[in-house]
Amino acid sequence: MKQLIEALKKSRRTAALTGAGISTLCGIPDFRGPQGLYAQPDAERIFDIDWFDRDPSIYYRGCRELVYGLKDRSPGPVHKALKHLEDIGGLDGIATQNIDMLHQKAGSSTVWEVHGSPLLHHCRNCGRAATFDEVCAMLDGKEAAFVPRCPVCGAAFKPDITFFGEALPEKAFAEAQALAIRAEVMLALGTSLTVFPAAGLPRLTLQGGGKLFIVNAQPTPLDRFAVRRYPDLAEFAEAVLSLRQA
Ligand code: CNA
Ligand code: ZN
Repeated sequence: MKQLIEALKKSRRTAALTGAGISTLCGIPDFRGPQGLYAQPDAERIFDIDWFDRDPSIYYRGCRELVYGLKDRSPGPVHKALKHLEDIGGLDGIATQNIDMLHQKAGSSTVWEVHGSPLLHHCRNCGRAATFDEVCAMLDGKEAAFVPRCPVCGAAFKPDITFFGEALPEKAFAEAQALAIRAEVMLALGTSLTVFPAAGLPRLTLQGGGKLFIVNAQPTPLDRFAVRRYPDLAEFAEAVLSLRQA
């Protein structure tokens, strides 16, 4: 990790792009890792907007644990390491593809959720909002296929998570792009770098003259553009947590 740590010490503006891999250390499965959700039948339908509108129970059944179990999850070593990097100076912000709200729980202040978040849900018909806690309360004690519905019009509540077939949240993605363009060092952490347009963010850093480091167990399509790819996220977190203020 020496080369990465030296680059972090020198960098005045570091950005991080995080993915599901950093949360496997908290017990949350990823999509494309060996134990990922994509090993499950129907997985591709869970976050697909057309399937949601056809049958929202596919999402609610598939995500009962992954999304609505999040109230009991705590940040892991990589979330804590990025909060530490912010505290000692140098971290400009985080763009995350994750929908688990764990960077915020760890105390990071600049987090752009480029795939949205379940913090709010909205009625697919009339747009009425429901908070994550309200939806959790509706699901409590119900069978796996239960769909929480709008009390006004009866349509399904959908989380503000970006599903396949939907546009990314505009402001979050624009801020993430700005972060990537101005970064001297971009850390791509626990992401397969295969879901676009988020996976294109590290390229903006390279085009802006910055350096890319990847920490991910499996190879990624951007490995050849990175200074290096390291496989071990726990080791990365440990090395960053031992950094002291410059
Ligand atoms: P992905 O495509 O599932 O890739 C995750 C990557 O992390 C894989 O390449 C793994 O090899 C790697 N990985 C997993 N665990 C470790 C580990 N302990 N150490 C090192 N590497 C590890 O996930 P992406 O985030 O790239 O894909 C984008 C999707 C997944 C986003 O839309 C997310 O919203 C979505 N997702 C998010 C969560 C979450 O919020 N925690 C969980 C599952 C899926
Ligand atoms: Zn409604």
